[in-house]
Amino acid sequence: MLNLTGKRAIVTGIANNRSIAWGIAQQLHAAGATLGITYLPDEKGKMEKKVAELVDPLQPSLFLPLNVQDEAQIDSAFSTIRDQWGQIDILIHCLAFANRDDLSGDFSAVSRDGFNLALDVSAYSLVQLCHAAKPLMTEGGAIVTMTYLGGVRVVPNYNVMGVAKAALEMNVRYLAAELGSQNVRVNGISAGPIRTLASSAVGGILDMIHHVEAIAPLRRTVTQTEVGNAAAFLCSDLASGITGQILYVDAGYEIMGM
Ligand code: 0WE
Repeated sequence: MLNLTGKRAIVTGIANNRSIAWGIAQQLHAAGATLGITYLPDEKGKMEKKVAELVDPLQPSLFLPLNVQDEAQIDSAFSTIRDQWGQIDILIHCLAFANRDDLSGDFSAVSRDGFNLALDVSAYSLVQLCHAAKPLMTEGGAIVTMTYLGGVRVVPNYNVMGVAKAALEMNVRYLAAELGSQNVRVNGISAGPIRTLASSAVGGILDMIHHVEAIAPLRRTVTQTEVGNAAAFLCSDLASGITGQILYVDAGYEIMGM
């Protein structure tokens, strides 16, 4: 059975109760993992308070600010993790950002800054976190990131995020090749569209969800819990032979050609 008892898991990307990262944190907790939760700090401390209240029932043993655009915060988060835990078994990367204006209209209109921002936060951050986690994954481990079909095929308006997800998926393969020798597995989950804080800010997300409900083999979208269960599987010994893969958790939508 799926058992993560005694495993220490860092979960990034929780913003609210609709976050995919929240679904993953709950399933890792249900499987017995000890959690370290990171949040994106803001000036007023609103996010810290919100995420702290949300995750309280999971009794995280670490709760740390982490903005991946700030090297000092990465250093400080991982030095706290090293001091408190000594070791990490699981790392969940659930981070992405592009300017809202770059998620509609002409892809060719994306600015250099907008392009760099999307790739920095959404793709480079996985490399950064793996580099920081590598010396702490001394007894093997599992790293899971979140991707989307728009990284392999054109999805209207996904635009620069599609390029960022393509880079992220290739990061998964290069990181898997590097970290495999220390028995660290790196995989991605390609989730179908879900209503979250990020996706709800995107025009037409409801139409996309209705399209998936009409076309996907399972005739529905997926839930954060289903993504969380797939992540828990990939992090468990049940997936001990799986690395460098992108697992579609999309109600089958990706197989359809028409
Ligand atoms: O990866 C994502 C969301 C990524 C995202 C969303 C936002 C909205 C608000 C990144 N940055 C921002 N920045 C903001 O200011 N998804 C897979 C969800 C998503 O986003 C889309 C989608 C889907 C699906 C954007 C356009 C078209 C489809």
